Amino acid sequence: MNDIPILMAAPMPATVIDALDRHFTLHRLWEQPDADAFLARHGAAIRGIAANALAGRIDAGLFDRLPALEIVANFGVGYDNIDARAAAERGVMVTNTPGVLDAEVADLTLGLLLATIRRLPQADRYVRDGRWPDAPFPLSPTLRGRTVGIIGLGAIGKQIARRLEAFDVAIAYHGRTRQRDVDYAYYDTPVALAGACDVLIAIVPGSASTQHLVGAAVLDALGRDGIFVNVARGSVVDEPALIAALQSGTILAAGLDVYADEPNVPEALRALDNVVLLPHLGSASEHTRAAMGQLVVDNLTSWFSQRRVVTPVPETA
Ligand code: A2R
Repeated sequence: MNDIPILMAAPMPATVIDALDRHFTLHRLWEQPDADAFLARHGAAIRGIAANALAGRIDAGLFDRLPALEIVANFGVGYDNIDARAAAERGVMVTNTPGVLDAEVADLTLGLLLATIRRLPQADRYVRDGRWPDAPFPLSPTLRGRTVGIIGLGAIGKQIARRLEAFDVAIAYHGRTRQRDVDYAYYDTPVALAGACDVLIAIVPGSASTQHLVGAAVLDALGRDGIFVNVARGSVVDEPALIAALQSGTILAAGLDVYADEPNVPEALRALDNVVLLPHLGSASEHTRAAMGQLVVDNLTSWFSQRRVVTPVPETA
């Protein structure tokens, strides 16, 4: 396989780069002084792409420039950075990294939820600023007695729910379909779910169908004591509506790991005291990123040695 040209558009962990260097002829697009000129010159030979969210959108425009392309192996379970339907139409396989990150993202979600409710980053700043000797830190809201609603009870959503069970809270969910393997309360719209709970966690894929699934009406329904946690995609929430709801007290607080225009976080969000803001950390541990990287490598080597992949996305399965 060593002569097969693979394109990496944006840097990935060193272990992935090393492995792909060993198996293939790896082209690092970000190191090219002129990416367009590189694609014009070498695009016709490229047979695989190792992709991640930093690589920009991978769609028909790029596929047109890579006529020999057979596979796009994405580093991440969400693949809203790739037009998988356009890939399927051209017979290009797309893979992602499901499963290996579920527990990590679920752990992070519980951490973010507790940090938001108990105001842990604010308390940390309080100690660092030397304010403790003046007065105790103000009492916080609580997770006790809450009902937690999960929008998107898929692989990660179910891991979040399992962890929440240990916290003795009521659990409810919304998705397009009722899940047969759980007995949590089901609501057939996001507004109905938000009306029935006082914590709302979004963990759906980014897609046209989930665009602004959480908007002003959902936040209104969540209510004045409501906590919103987004570990899905920034596109899932109407960000200006969320900012307005946080400013006006329509909801109590939010814990956010994802944003509409990463890595840019609106100044209006950063100015608020009732938000906890993380820089898209969901799967970002060394352990889990290594497992995701291995799956990217396995998908590519398996495709070029056996015409089979480990984890195809549904559109190209
Ligand atoms: O709607 P269903 O029954 O297909 O349930 C899926 C739900 N979902 C939606 N819920 C409401 N409205 C929609 N338009 C919609 N589209 C999808 O999201 C399912 O319960 C869940 C996705 O589950 P999985 O496919 O197992 O994805 P996983 O691995 O849990 O990851 C979720 C997302 C990633 O795509 C990244 O964006 C993020 O979490 O890290």
